[in-house]
Amino acid sequence: MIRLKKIILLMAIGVLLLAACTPTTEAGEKEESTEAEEGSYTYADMVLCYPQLGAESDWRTANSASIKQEADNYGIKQLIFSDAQQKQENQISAVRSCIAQGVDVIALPPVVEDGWDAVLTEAKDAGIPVIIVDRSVSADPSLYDVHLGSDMYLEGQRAAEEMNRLLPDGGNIVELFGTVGSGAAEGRADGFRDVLNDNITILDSQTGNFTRAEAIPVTEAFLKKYSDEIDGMFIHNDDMAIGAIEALKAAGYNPGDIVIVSVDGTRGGFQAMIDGWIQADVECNPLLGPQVIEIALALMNGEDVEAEILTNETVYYPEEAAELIDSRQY
Ligand code: GYE
Repeated sequence: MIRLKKIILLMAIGVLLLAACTPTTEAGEKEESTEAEEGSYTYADMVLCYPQLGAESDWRTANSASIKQEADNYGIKQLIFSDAQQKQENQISAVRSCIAQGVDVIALPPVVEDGWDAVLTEAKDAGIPVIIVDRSVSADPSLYDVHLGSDMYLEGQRAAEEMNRLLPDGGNIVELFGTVGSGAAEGRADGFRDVLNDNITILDSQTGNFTRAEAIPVTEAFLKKYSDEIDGMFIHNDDMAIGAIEALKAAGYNPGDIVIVSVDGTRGGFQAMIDGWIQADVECNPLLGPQVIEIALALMNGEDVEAEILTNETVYYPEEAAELIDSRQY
């Protein structure tokens, strides 16, 4: 009998101890223990959606390769990758399809800044975290979790510093603009104008949509319109610079006749520096795969992630191009 009483007493103590250890909210109610589940996802659980904006440049090719390669390296469950061919409506349908499939995270490199509110709201309502990758969006930051990418405004400022150095007595330049309305092009253009010396005049600015093919006729038109007046070109990416160089060559120009400041730091850009055509190449790093996947897992696990994560970048010059070109990964 005494033994039975002892057992009952021990059981009662056990129940009391258990109750004391169960987490309670501030109001004192018992909480459902979801925390252990939330914090325990691994890469093998992850279905990641990457609705790529296009395949317009070597930068983009390297960015896509980085995502695909790292999805493999990290051993994620599934990568849902698509190519919107630089059309926002294609990107929006790709995001919608990912929401319908109930992916874990959407990492979106937006082709332009505006027009994302509706679809981001849909993702939010579906409880799917969103990482804006590379270019920015104008939507309210409450509609996404993180922006990971380059500081495009800073890149533009760096480009202007180089142009100021290359044209110390001032001069006339033309600008080959990236995709109109994209965070990359608009940011670079603004930063450039804010730092460019007053004695340098931007004669004209036209879009080449970040592609080689479109940069050629635009450059031909610049040369026709302004002929000998042009001292320099600010070109928003290396692919357009390569297109422009083709047009300059065809028109009989020599390397250095018109100074060129470009952006990206691709292998093609490095070759153009070695050949004397580009005088400074502002780095923009596309190898975002590891960060995208690590941030995606943190979001799946409900961890706090910084709202704005910027890539660390520099400027490259012709003097170092030959030495560095073989080590370039894109
Ligand atoms: O500079 C260009 C590409 O958004 C940073 O897009 C990216 C830009 C990059 O097409 O080459």
